[in-house]
Amino acid sequence: MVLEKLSESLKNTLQKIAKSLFVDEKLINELIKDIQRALLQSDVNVRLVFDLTEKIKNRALSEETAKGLTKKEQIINIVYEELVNFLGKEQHKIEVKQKPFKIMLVGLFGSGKTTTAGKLAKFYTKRGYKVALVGLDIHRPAAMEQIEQIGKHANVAVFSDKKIKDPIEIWNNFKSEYQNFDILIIDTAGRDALSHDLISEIEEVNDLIKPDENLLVISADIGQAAQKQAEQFHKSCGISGIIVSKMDGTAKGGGALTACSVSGAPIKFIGIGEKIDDLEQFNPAGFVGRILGMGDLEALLEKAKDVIKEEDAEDLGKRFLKGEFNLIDLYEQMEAMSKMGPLSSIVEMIPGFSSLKLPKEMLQVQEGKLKKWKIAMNSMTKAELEDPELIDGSRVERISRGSGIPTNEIRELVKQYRQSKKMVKMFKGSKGDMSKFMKKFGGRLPMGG
Ligand SMILES: Nc1nc2c(ncn2[C@@H]2O[C@H](COP(=O)(O)OP(=O)(O)OP(=O)(O)O)[C@@H](O)[C@H]2O)c(=O)[nH]1
Ligand SMILES: [Mg+2]
Repeated sequence: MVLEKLSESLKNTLQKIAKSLFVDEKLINELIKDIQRALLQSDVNVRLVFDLTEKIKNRALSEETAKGLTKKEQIINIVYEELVNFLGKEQHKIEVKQKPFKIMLVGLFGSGKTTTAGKLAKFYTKRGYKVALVGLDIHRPAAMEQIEQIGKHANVAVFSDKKIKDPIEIWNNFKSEYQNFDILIIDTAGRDALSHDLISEIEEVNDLIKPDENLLVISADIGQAAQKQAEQFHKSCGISGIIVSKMDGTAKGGGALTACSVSGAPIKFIGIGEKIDDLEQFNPAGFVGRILGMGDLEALLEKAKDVIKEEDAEDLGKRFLKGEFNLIDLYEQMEAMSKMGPLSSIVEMIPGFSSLKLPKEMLQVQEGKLKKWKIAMNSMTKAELEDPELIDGSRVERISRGSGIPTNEIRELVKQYRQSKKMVKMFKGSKGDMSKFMKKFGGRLPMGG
């Protein structure tokens, strides 16, 4: 996962709290030290770290324990809330308004603009928009080929012209085409620093194109240095948001994220890998939830939208939260999940699941298992599918004979159903409210503390 090391240390820290016998000032001081250490290791700016831990400490020492919460839960909740505030608090989703909606990407050399343009094209195509890429990088010789390639991969139209050495001219040449698209994603040229030359080029295209979103792409591996860069771009190029790329494979991601959060421009997406699907909308609450091992249901539903229609995903989400689901739903859910990518990355988004520390092998055999389950389900009656609690020993035998699937695997399917149902019940009604959610874990953290 992204920020794995930071996540591990923060989880351990919170577990210490969860396991402690009672909360006193000494424990709170220890907690503060642990959090500081974890954040500094992730290259978060020292001053920011101290501001944050000061807030946590003050709240932990002074706030009355909220009704229905234990002191430990209260403290964990404070850490959660302050980390969410630290990362910008609110989610800033891009609202696609008029057509064509223009998203322009700017940034320094190699920050990931062109790759991200392709990811965005795929992201919006999957959500039903008609997308085109516009390549205005006239500086790098291979830029036009790269964007052609990426366009092919994302299966969208590409407008660019390597013979023309003026971005304005390229843009104007394809003007008549743009009305045919819902979204235009515009890739621009980078520089090795925010020079006057780059500023004036961005200003010029800005004036002409008038993008609805002007997004700065910043590579996470620069850590806290991202702050200066983000502030400079914010001041001189009128950016409307930031995409932090390359969050995978750097220990400095925490530094980059927090640096961007204080720059005044909100983070809208993060890049989490080189592949075209490796892009996520950024939501501070969900992100912190995942880092702390509490799951991120919203991201899960968002990912579900990639593979199932939006209405279906919402419906599934609602029924999931109501705890009204049967074996067919479970199967559909698991099938959709298996299409969403490696189960291990899905599991961390499900509240409570990341704590189960599921062994790798278990996550891998899942797909083969799905096939068998489907065969077994074909031998079940409608009543059994709708109410798996009916499936007793003799029914297991019958289903096994009918499907050729061993009885133990059929029992496992029923068990999985019960477990999911239990998990859902626990989460039911507590959506978006961490304290209620934690309460349902019987005062223990979902990470098994
Ligand atoms: N691991 C990882 N690599 C990424 C990510 N985003 C981009 N990259 C890689 O970063 C390198 C540079 O990406 P580009 O998209 O070409 O960057 P750019 O900003 O367009 O570069 P210039 O056009 O030269 O300014 C490529 O090798 C990408 O594969 C990411 O989220 N994770
Ligand atoms: Mg590029």
